[in-house]
Amino acid sequence: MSNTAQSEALFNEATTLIPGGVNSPVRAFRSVGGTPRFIERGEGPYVWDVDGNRYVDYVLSWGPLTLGHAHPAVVSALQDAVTHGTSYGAPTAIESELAKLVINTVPSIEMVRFVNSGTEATMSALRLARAVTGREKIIKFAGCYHGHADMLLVQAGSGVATLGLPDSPGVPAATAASTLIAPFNDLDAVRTLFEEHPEQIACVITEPIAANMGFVMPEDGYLQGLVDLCHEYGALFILDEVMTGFRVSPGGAQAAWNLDPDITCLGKVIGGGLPVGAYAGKRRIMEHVAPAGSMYQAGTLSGNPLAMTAGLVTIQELLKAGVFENIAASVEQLTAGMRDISEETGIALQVGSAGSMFGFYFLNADGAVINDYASAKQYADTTRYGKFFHAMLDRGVYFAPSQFEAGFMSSVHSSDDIDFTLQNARDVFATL
Ligand code: KE4
Repeated sequence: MSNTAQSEALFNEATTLIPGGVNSPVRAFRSVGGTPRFIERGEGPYVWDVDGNRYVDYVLSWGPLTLGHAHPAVVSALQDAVTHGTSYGAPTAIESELAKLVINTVPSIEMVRFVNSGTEATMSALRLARAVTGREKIIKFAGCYHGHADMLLVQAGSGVATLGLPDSPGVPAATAASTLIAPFNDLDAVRTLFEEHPEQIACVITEPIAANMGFVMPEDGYLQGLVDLCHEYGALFILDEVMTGFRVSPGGAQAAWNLDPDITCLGKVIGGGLPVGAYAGKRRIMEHVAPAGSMYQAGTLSGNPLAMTAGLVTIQELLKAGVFENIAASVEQLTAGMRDISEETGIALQVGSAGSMFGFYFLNADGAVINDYASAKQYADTTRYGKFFHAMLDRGVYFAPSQFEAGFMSSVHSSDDIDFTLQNARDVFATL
């Protein structure tokens, strides 16, 4: 059991100052219990908490840190940029630099608008879809999470699922009524909604991988089926790649799986750990956005030069020869090892991965398959996951503090770090 005295003291104080002691609910360890570790610093694949405990980090700020913590290229670029100021509220060349890089890397994107978070990106994308189509309803999927905008907090995943909240109080009934819900991986349910609400549905929004209910891959043909249904019924297809962008492949899931969304949402990696989100897509759609068009969206710190710097350098490094492939190989090493341990111990796991991200469920029934939110809630053994999580934390390995979250790899996790993780996992499985 690692010493957590300082984290406990800081957490006790924080809970008197900040709701739940955290600035984002999933950090509070509510579903796994115990004291959240207050992090003092990160370097490479590691973070150290305020009690001096070191962890191999597979949370990586929930995805952004594809180069690990305090990457020298990012640090030196930020150190230089900050000497010129922090924000101007005026256009800068670096915003176009990052826009060009995103456009050249993500196949469907012709224009991009930067915002400050994934939530802003998806919220704006939905407004854009409604503006372009003149329709009001949206379709999202149970257990998928797209940030905390009102119309998206209906049967959402991530922290909402982690906390077992059916929905969120404070979302007006009229708003929630415009959000239609279908199960992930169920094309028939989506067609039924289009038939029941003719000419009313502006868009379908989905994560390509349902990675806010754990890690659920799309079934063959499912995502393209959604694109086809949208276009058959005159709606737009919004692919939320806030998490999968630059992670499933350098061009995101859409590049890996040859998808052509009308609008793409991005975040996390494109900020390199600083606050950046983006919504982007076809020029004919994006030109509805003010001041080019009349769909209004704005932000004091949108395109912030420091955030643009961190995002630009991160993606430039990621696109260097062999870097992404090495991260994907590390994911393969970890997930293959987890499958081996499951085989050896007879403890049922469902392990998934795509590029530089992964996830695994402890299953409460042999042979169970998790392919949507209902099966995730039915078959995920969250109690066993909580025991695994804490045992690994005590051994210096930091996985997501929730069974309903994904895991992330960086370019600086070494083979030894992964062997260390697997050796400890093997020892922990023997105690579960
Ligand atoms: P942010 O507003 O948190 O930057 O992005 C919202 C968002 C949108 N779309 C997807 C697919 C996302 O995964 C997210 C946010 N992801 C969660 C982790 N699953 C953020 C962690 C947190 O809430 O603290």
